Amino acid sequence: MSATILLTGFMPFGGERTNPSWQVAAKFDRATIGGAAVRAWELPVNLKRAGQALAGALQMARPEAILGLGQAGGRTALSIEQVAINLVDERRTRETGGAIGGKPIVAGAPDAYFTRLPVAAILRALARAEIPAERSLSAGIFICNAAMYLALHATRDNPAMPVGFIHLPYATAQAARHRAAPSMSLEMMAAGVEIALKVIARSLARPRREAAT
Ligand code: PCA
Repeated sequence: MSATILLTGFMPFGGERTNPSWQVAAKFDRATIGGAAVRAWELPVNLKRAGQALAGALQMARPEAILGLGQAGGRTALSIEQVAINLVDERRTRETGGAIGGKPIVAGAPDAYFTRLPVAAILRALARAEIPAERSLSAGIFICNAAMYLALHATRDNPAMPVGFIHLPYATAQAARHRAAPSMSLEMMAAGVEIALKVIARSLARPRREAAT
């Protein structure tokens, strides 16, 4: 049986009508990429409900790898998140004048988890395809960071399992409402995510000792 990669995206939030993370993830539902079966799952932009949906997805899909996608309007490139921190503030900081609150996502759990994706290999493959990509050192403290944290926490006993998160820029269709913000076409984002899925699938076929680099 082929390995399963769980690919999550989010519902629209913050006044947007679409969220490219789900638009991209949905394209790959039930696709076979690099020999792995992809299952796409849409998560709500709410801590409790996203946690429940993720737990349900893990139980249903029983994946060998997890790639989360989310929107981070304003980013210039596909942002492969390096770290998820155990802190969440469900009020968006823009709406609270930048005041940062925050409470632990999981009380008593580790402060942070590093990604378990083969980041260097993904970045090399994206560079070859000329798709703008970067390693990001903060996934924020909103629901995307929480989804990444919860996925890494739920799979903490399986340190070789590739688990991580990529933030996407605004899609070009959204950019009309954010004139000064950078954007990327859905097609390019999807091509980049497909490359990341291929690299992850390859790492499942030939597991390496240092899974994440
Ligand atoms: N982006 C938000 C939450 C959902 C999404 O797509 C974030 O970066 O936390």
